[in-house]
Amino acid sequence: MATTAAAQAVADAKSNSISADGKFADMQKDTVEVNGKQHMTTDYGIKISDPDHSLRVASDSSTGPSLLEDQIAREKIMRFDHERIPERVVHARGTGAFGTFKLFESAEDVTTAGVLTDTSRETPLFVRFSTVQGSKGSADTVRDVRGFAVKMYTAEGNWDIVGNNIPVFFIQDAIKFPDVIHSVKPEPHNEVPQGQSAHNNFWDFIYMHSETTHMNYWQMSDRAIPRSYRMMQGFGVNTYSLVNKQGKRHFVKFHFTPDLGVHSLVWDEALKICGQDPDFHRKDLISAIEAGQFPRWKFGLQLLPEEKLDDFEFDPLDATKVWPEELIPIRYIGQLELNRNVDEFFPQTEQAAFCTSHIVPGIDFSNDPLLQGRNFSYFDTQISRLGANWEELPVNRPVCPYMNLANRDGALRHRISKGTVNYWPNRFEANPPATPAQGGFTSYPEKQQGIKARALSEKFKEHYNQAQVFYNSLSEIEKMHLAKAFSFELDHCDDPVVYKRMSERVAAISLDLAKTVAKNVGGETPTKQLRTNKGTKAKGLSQLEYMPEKPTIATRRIAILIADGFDYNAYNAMKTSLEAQNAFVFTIGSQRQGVVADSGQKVVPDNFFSGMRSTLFDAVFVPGGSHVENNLAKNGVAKFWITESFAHLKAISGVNEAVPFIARQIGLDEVQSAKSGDSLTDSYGVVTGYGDASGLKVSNIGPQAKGLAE
Ligand code: HDD
Repeated sequence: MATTAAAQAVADAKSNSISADGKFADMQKDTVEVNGKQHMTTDYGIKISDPDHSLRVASDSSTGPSLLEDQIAREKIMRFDHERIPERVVHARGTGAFGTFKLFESAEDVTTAGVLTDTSRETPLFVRFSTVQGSKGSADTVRDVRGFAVKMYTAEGNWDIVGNNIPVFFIQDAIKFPDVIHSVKPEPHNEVPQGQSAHNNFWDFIYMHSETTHMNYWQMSDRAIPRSYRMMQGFGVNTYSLVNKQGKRHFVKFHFTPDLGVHSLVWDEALKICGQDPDFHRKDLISAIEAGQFPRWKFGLQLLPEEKLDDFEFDPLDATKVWPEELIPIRYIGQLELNRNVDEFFPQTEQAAFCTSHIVPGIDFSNDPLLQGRNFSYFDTQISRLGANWEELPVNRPVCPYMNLANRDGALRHRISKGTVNYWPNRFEANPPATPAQGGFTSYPEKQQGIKARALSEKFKEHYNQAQVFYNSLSEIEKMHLAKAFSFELDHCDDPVVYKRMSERVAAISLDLAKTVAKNVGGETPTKQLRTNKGTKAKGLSQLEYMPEKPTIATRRIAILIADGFDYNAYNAMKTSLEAQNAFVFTIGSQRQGVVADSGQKVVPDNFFSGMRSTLFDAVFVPGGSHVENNLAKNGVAKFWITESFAHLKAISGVNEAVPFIARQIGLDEVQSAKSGDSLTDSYGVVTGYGDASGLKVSNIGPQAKGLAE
């Protein structure tokens, strides 16, 4: 069959489409095994005989001066002195992993991009999750937006989707970015607070810019305290374009929806985990991948034919607005899977660099004013962080063949371009440009009209409708959490102008919410809603915490509390049952030297009671046995473990002697019990109990705790 030029381009792409392993193999080229047999050397290759002593004048009885000629000690100390590079000016705290993108359904009706049309491919990728406001060493579980940056090493070049876990953004025009980030980062006079939006400047900025309202409500919702990077959505946020073979353009928004569903911490948990385990999300991602429990997201497109751009009350190019799913449904066509941890954090995660301007043929930009500015910023910032040749670093390098004549030299250049010309055209016709039929990138020939002005189109001026729809879409518990979030944040503002004005502003969305917040933070209690409440709910927005089709306890962290005299059978039966479902089970004992069961078996716990906290687990199980009254019931940490789990809506299970102990800790006389053989699953999909032939009594209290949490 005569291949058309486009088909040829796809065939070419397929022929050089690099498998995920291909990318890793390429990256491994630069890897040295730390535990290998190779002797230690200096950076210039000589083997080191003694890395622990500087060269000096010395004798048995005296120690003289160290010698300047000691090139080994000098190199080691110099390298240490220059280890730090500038952290990211925003999104400094993050964690990355490698994986693959698999396309299930071709989108050739809307694009020519090989990564979105060739279902035979598996495209290697790298994802970095991040917070926004904190420094590189700040804690993971702060209240914050989460970055969701995807770098796809496609056969036609790298495609970066630099998104967040919230579908909108604070501002409409990129020129405001330095302001919004300055307002949320530590204040200039005292460098306080670290990684928190709860301070005067941020809320002053929010009040001054009503365009931030929609994003601000998402940020005050449970979405901003995710349970795990693996349990949060990813959104490209900005409007891009897709262009098909006929040159037809669709505007597009990109979506990543997690197989595990969307789950959040409760605020009291998030606060505590910041101190108990600042790396909670980072370890959660690494251990899930290590255990082979690869997190997956469905990849979807929202598509808007170009001619429908003006069909909405909002402007689809406005990044502070969502495209409601009921108006523009999401078409899921692929899957992103993370299946490989980095080998070394600095070269692969710290040096990873993303650009919103990195798109491949078949994809194009839009006039989204936020995207337009982002396209400048990312490319610019990498140079100050990593230098001009940052795209040569293994984690940033494309997997497809790449070279050009003009981009040469610059610090740390290490690619070698052999040849005598570095310009085009040249007498050898070396490295010619590619025609579109040969895969050359061309921009969509969009007609433009208008005058030069610092302005936005009329529809950008509406700032509240979608914030109200979002708020109306929340459940009662989610609204309660949001009210507590606003109250916590504004309570940390000590300038009355800030919290009084913000209390009033909240009445633009909900009078009830505004009254609660004003009372808590010291604002004037508003008496009227500042605008009509349209009362609409939106699909997709109403599920801040939504369950996937098949709830699972896989990778959920479940603690089993034991002390001397525990019922080994119950312990072992539950542990086996949970591990069979790929839950991560941790035995928490009275001491880690070992705990002896009633029947004599000795178990060495993973941790001892005071080494861990209930906040680091999703559920807790207490086996029966004499350990309950003889130890747990007398142990404040063990008792608080139950009380705190209950306050945090956790699933709590116990059998036999444990049941009255649990009931006492949470002040419930009656606990739900199961018949033998039952397997209880609460709404979180966590097995909260098991029955067996011995008729063990099982309590399932988790769901009843709903709504009592802080
Ligand atoms: Fe940004 C980093 C996401 C608006 C300028 N941004 C950065 C990262 C993410 C986002 C996930 C971390 C990438 C990584 O892991 O290395 N940013 C967003 C989203 C935005 C957004 C979803 C709104 C739709 N960003 C935004 C604007 C500007 C920037 C409007 C500038 C005009 N962003 C940057 C940056 C960063 C960055 C300063 C800092 C580190 C970096 O680029 O590599 O260029």
